[in-house]
Amino acid sequence: KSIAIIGVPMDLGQMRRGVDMGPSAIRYAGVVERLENLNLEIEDLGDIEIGSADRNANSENNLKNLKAVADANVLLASKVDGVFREGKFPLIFGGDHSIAIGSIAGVAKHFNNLGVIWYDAHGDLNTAETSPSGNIHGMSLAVSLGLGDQSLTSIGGYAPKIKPENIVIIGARSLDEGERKLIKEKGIKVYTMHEIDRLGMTAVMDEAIHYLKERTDGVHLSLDLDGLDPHDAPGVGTPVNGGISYRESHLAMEMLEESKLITSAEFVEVNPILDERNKTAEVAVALMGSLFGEKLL
Ligand code: DIR
Ligand code: MN
Ligand code: MN
Ligand code: MN
Repeated sequence: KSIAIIGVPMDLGQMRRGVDMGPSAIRYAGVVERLENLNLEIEDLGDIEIGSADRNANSENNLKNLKAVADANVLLASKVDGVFREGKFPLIFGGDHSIAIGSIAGVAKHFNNLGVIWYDAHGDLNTAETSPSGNIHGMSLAVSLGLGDQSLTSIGGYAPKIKPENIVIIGARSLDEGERKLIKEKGIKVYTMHEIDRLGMTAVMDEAIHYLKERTDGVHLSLDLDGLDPHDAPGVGTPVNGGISYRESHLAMEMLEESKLITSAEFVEVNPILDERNKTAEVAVALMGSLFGEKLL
């Protein structure tokens, strides 16, 4: 397997500064060496160029920094598309979670039925109408379903990118009212922390893997580090207590590796300014190790 890394130093999808340094922090935590040790061929394509935006400007229609976020995702989508055309596995580093718009736009056209695993404390299923914050990182999954501003949903030249029944959300514990409504309306499969506590991560991942195997021909893993508990991943902009543990997350990655289901992946919301000695980037890299086949024995 040949992996192409793309960094997306984007912080305009939310309000806290520092998450644009996520790709550097992940590289500094030794991701290339770690994956090369697994006998994988790694090519680091560097970072995508992110335009600037006046953060103090009044947002148009409750969509903060819309133009700059859209432009960055157009660029990312074409980059990811190019990686796929070369037969390589796209591995994307954020940056805030608004970059999933471009990742999924670049990937989904290569499948009839792309599945998505959304590993996150949040649903990211808001639209401008339901968002309490106007932050586009809380809207990226909705955009991929074709819901939201046209300048975002049209990226890549087609919409929607994914079907609601091809999504599995894992780790949710903070959902806004509009998001809950959408989940029910569309029948999106969600494993909240309640199900993870009750069934255990093994059963949750077994179910999720079987569910996606039946109906998809490829699966994008979109892993927001705030899906993990803030004790294990403190360097995130919107931490929520009571999250998935470090061990459970490793188990999840190992089960995904065994399933051979994942065809592209992104690790987002690593914010080194809010972190403790790069702990969160190190967690991200360790999880990538498991996702790509690291084994003790
Ligand atoms: C909240 C927070 N639901 C919003 N979302 C976050 O602003 O839409 N997503 N933090 O990762
Ligand atoms: Mn998210
Ligand atoms: Mn989140
Ligand atoms: Mn492991």
